Amino acid sequence: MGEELKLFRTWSSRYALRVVHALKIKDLEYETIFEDIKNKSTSLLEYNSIHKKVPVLVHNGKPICESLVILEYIDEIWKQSPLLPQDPYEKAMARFWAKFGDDKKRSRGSYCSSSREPQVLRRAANGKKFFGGETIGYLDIAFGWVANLISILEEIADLKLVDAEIFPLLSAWMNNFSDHPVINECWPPRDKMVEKFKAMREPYVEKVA
Ligand SMILES: N[C@@H](CCC(=O)N[C@@H](CS)C(=O)NCC(=O)O)C(=O)O
Repeated sequence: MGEELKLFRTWSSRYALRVVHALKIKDLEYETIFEDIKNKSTSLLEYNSIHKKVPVLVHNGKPICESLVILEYIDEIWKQSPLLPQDPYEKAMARFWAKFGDDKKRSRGSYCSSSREPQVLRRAANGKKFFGGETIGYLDIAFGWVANLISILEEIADLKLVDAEIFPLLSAWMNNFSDHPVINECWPPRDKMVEKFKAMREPYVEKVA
């Protein structure tokens, strides 16, 4: 029997993007259902009745929610191009940093407002091409959206947020990840992202002016 794989996402969701990247790295075919967050489909509400959020991956009719949980599920079912390290300690560390990143995001409101996050990324990457070594893995995917968002914010603010001279390791990782051919083709449309973040910034700019 053929596999049925559906991804409920929005065009811009950073969490859904993790799943898009993982499916792409595993070279899996799937159907995409684009949701409107202001008018969620009944399928989404049923599949993720607890949080009512994207992403949801539906595998042969069974829904899996929460992006990091989905990444682990994908990695367990499809063994090609492994995402999580095999070593139990390394695996625990990857899960720790991914959770740390998501917890910070929730507690701070804005990821990039904290000067500690780049330090965290820098320590986790530790000079390797990717967090896990030579190939893209779970932690790269978990943090990957940061690479895209930072460059968009830099464009909007006309400001260098991650200077290669100050953050050489982080900057190298961001480039390695963003420019990877498999990852590169999955980013949300840049002009739409710029437009979205400019609109989000507008009320604050007006207040300051
Ligand atoms: N912890 C969740 C977060 C998912 C999430 O926040 N999704 C947002 C889009 S980026 C969403 O669906 N929001 C809809 C809502 O809050 O009603 C995950 O990792 O999947």
